[in-house]
Amino acid sequence: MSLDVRSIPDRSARAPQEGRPDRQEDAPWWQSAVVYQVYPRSFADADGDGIGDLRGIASRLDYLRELGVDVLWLSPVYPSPQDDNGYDISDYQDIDPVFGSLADFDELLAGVHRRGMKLVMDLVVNHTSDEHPWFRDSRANVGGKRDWYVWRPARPGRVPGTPGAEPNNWGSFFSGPAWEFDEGSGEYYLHLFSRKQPDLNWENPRVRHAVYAMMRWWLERGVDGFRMDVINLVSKDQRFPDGAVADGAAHGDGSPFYVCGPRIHEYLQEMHREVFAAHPGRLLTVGEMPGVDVDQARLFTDPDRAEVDMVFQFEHVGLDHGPGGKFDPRPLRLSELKRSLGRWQEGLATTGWNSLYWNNHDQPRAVSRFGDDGPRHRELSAKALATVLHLHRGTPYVYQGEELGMANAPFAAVDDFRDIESLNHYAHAVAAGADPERVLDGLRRMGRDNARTPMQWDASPGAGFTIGTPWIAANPDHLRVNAAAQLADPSSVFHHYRRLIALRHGEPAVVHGDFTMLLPEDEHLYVFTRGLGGTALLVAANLDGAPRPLPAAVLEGWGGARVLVANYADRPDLGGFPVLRPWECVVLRRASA
Ligand code: TEU
Repeated sequence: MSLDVRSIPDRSARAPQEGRPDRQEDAPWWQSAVVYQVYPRSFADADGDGIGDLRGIASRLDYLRELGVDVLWLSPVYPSPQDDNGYDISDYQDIDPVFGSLADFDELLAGVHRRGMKLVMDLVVNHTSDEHPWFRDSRANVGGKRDWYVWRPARPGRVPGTPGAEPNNWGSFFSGPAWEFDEGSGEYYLHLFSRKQPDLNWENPRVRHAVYAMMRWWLERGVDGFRMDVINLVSKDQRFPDGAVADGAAHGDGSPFYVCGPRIHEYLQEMHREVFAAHPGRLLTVGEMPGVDVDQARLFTDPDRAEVDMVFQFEHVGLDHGPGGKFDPRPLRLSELKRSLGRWQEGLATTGWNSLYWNNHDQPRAVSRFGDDGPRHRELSAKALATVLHLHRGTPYVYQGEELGMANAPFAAVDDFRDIESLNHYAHAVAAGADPERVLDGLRRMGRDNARTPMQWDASPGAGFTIGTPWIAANPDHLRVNAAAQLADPSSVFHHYRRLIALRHGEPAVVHGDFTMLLPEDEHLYVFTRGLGGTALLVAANLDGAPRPLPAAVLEGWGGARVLVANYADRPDLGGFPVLRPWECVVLRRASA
């Protein structure tokens, strides 16, 4: 039987799959789902204040339905001083007025559910805002809250509050030390991120149970799961030892003492018992886990251990970080990318589950980073990257605008940036003597604001995002690259994503098939097969701007196979054309009779 994505029925009309092995019939719903991440600040602004909001999102749900995604993951919308755009929360059980109200939220959730989709909340519980009442009480040492956060005295023999007197040498992710001095008590509190994001003390069972109660409250309100911010950092080695100091680094690396720390599995199993267990089969849980390796990920996602459904790992988005870190990028070697992603496919093949992503609100745009955002190849390379990712085994995540091939923004000067990570890095690096132009160049290529420019709905002055002045400038390329134009063009990046999503919904081999990497050493071609029962898929992509021949051995046995997806309109099959053109990709399917 051959399968044409155009004939795949609409998800709402999908019949229960018949005649599949038990394993797939029992498979959790999220294994065949595609998640779409919304960064509320930059998605759609209904009230014209230049900042996106919940009513804006609600007004765009039909667009998401048209794309075909199953789940909407909402980055934080809780009350927040917005030091880190909402990842600094001052009240876990309300909505920030800038985004709307709880009533707006309920309406959005109902709209999502009415369209047969689900909604996953961002859960940020490694830290709160320093303006959260818990931290205010902790700092003032009232209400028994002191040990809800991590307080430590100065390093022995040092004068508290003076340089170098911090309890240990750990650096924060956002530059500077990970400790902030508190005049009132003469002690320091830990903040792995900004000084306005104090780390909660997970050793304290009261803290954990307050978090679980809050999570249950959202589930009772109807949300369908959680994306859990840096959840593998919550358990810290209680000795708080100094970390190793790399050449030229101002601070030590504390990560060995808090990445997947001593009690992390215990905490997640407790959370599962206290929160998730009451909703069997209903939720999606994904732990964001910087520094996690495959072996740890298998433990986190083994269903028998009852922790989380899947994790976001960072290996593949760290491969282009240079010796000076993420803002000192180096060219990516395709063989390294394949080795990394291939190892994750293998490592979670029989136990656990992968999440798949190129983009999110912390990463530069994939088409600029791994593809080619120039006029000739932007669409082709966006489609090729999408095809490669979506044909892997795992749950794909699409970040807003990725489905349009949105590119990095042309930031001219440091004033164009808004992100605390970029601004702090610039200030620290320049103060330490770095060349400002070089630092800016790093921010342009790797800065998180690339992902945060307004969603490009149309060619109007506010890109259809706002009728006001956007909080961060829209990419001027929205005149060409926008949703309105792409919805009307069946050959657009948008419609390519739509086909990939439909393919996952209709082709069990995409969801459940095994994975075999071919040509692992090739620096231009990304080629693999998927197999399930008698069905096999061949995915071949040329991730380069020059034509590349496909080795004959790869094509053996694929003569006459059906093309399911391609990014050049005239690709009937691979038989007569074993050369892949610039950024060409193709997915073939064959089935034994
Ligand atoms: O990010 C965690 C993280 O480790 C990084 O991706 C981080 O954002 C940074 O870029 C490291 O260089 C999560 C959120 O996704 C991010 O937006 C927050 O800023 C951070 O946690 C703190 O909550």
